Amino acid sequence: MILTLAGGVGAARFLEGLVQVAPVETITGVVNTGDDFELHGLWISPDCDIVTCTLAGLIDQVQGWGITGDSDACMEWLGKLGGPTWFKLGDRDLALHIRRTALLRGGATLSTVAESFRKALGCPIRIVPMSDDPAPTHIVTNAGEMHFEEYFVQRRAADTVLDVRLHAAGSAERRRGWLEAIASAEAILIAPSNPVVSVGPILALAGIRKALRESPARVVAVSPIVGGAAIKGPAVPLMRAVGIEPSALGVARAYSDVLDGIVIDQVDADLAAPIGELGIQVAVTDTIMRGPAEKAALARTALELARSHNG
Ligand code: FO1
Repeated sequence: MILTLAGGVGAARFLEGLVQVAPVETITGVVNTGDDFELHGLWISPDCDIVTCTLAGLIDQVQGWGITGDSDACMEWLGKLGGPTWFKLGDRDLALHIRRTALLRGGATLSTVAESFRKALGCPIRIVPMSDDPAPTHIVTNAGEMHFEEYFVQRRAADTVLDVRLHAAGSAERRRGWLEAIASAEAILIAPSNPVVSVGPILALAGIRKALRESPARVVAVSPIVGGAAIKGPAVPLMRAVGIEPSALGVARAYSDVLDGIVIDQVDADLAAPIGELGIQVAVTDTIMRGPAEKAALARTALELARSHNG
């Protein structure tokens, strides 16, 4: 089984490549829930929904989030009634959060909700939230500490980031489901997601880094940083705030205690040597996922690096 640690948009696009080069029944996406938050009295799981809807072919391709062709009648009326409209939720998107909130109130877990949603929507791979316990990611800024989505969406990432606080709660046994998967995986891939607020929360969960180090499977990451910049999102200011150099080398260092290999972009070929000195194998390729063929090629490169030396 291939375990992929995933954030949002970048991870979803990488998984669109992986499903082309490996049998879908062998792929499990472990998804960040640090972005999850409550709004309108509803529990919203942005990254789980982004990955599920992308792989179900339902995502808004331009934004990378939300449902394609969705309407916003409810959001319009929520505004009319004085509700918050800074987080754009389409009418079909809202159905996900209404249903999730009802199921959670009825005693379901985020994991059982994610599994029922991905089946109902036609996502071909298993989607496992990184934890069934709340694990909010907060950003400490010059304007105070706030939830990631408030920082990133409501305040448009305008504040100066001073620190990142991962409030991952809950005990390790709640993650037994995918902790065991780490021990039995054939390959473990870290998708090209934000190393601080998407992959970081997953690696920060109790016992995960140790389990990854002890796993017989090789762990291979795809750098989300190309030429010192992020393809999408606020990775660079967040990396700087927590002392990670915003480069493929910085990413390799941040994951180095669990990493066997990393795929970096050809523009960063000069970083292959210093990364190699960390004892991490490097594959240099075109990592820009322009279309389906590039996504498949990138996923194949990562998988081959993970399978090399596996006998
Ligand atoms: N990102 C935005 O920048 N603006 C939005 O209004 C917005 C709405 C939204 C609704 C549902 C959803 O699943 C994701 C949404 N996102 C929005 C994306 C989200 O803020 C982040 O991109 C992810 O949490 C980071 O991976």
